[in-house]
Amino acid sequence: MKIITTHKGTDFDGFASLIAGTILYPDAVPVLPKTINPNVKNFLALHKELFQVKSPQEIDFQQVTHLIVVDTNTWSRLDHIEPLKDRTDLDIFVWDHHPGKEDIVSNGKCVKETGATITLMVEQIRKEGKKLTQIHATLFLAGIYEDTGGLFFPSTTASDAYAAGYLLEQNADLTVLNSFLKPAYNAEQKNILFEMLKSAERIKINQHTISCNILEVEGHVGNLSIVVNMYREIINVNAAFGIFFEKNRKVSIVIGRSNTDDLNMGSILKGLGGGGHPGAGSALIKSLEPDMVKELLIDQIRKEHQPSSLHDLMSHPIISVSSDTSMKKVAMILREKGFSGLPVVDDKKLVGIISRRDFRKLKRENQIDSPVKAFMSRNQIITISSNKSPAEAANLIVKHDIGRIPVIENDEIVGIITRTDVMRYFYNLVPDKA
Ligand SMILES: [Mn+2]
Repeated sequence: MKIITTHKGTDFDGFASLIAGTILYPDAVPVLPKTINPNVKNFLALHKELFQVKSPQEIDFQQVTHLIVVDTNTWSRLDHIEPLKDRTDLDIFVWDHHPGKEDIVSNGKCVKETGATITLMVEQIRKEGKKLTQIHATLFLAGIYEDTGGLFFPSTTASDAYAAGYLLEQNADLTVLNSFLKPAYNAEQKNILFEMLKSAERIKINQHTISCNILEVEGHVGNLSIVVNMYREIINVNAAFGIFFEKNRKVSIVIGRSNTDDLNMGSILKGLGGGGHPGAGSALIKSLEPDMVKELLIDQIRKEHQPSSLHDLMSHPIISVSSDTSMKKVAMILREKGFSGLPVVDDKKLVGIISRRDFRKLKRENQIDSPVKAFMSRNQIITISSNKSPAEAANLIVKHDIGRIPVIENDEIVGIITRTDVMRYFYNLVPDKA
């Protein structure tokens, strides 16, 4: 017997690849893991009869001679396939799009770096001239769109787009696809949202309105971040926190969402042992009553609420030159530091900027000994005041395409904010998994 299987927590790419396997291997039995993601679950709720899949429990592993693994290449991600792991007589074929991570030793494989596994299988189906129904085309396109974020993720390859084009030619239905690719928001999440709305309260911390809501939940609930985000939008606060307390495990999951850079969820929740981005963060807190968690959280917000000013972020002391420094010396410093430009500072006042570009103004060789003031630019120097936010610095960097902005305080230059500093602010707070 031939079986095809895919990874636990099956997503659309996994499920689509499993079904594509039944087209490429008509005599193989598709084995679907017990745990599947909510989007696929919804899809199956409607389309179940169309796909004759089996659960691992229904398989007599003694009878299995061929194993086809799709959308993963590690044993640990397969569901109840252990009886096959040590079989040396088994014929294994792997279809996957994450080369380099495999621990399944196979007799054959098609593992290439594409946005989705289904892309590779669609290519093969085309090559073999096999026909697709509209439902197949729709499901396969869902696999590509989900894994590539609608061809948007950087992992997307041209092959994914070609496969998507082919599936659209085969009448993949974008309306159906849309309704199943929406983030899972079902009755469970809806109930939680209603409960939160019933007890919604707002607190004011300086200029911001914030809501912290404690809710008891039973067991694991998925997609709570969507709920918190909807909650924040509905009650219209700058930041919303859900403290979801699981009584029997005595753990609280804290999820925060904000719409302002001034309330950085990542750093607020980092203070509680979690992490995240400026707009979204989470933390898991054990053995604390939820009221206590709320108190800690509010403390942390008060501590953190001040927008990070550029003061904490900028580089200083600054490397600068005075206006009578020779161009030769400037060239040396630029080369040594790998900078593209330097502020020119006299008596702590920024008087100009000298950049590599300005060296084109040198007409004669001996001008290299002339002072920098003859060549620096004095006009339209972009600076930023030290009380501005990192987001404002980022805007300037993008708008003017410059790597370094002098930071000014009381008319004096106090530091330099670089592209790297800003990037560090935005990305350093991101833990492995929020
Ligand atoms: Mn995949």
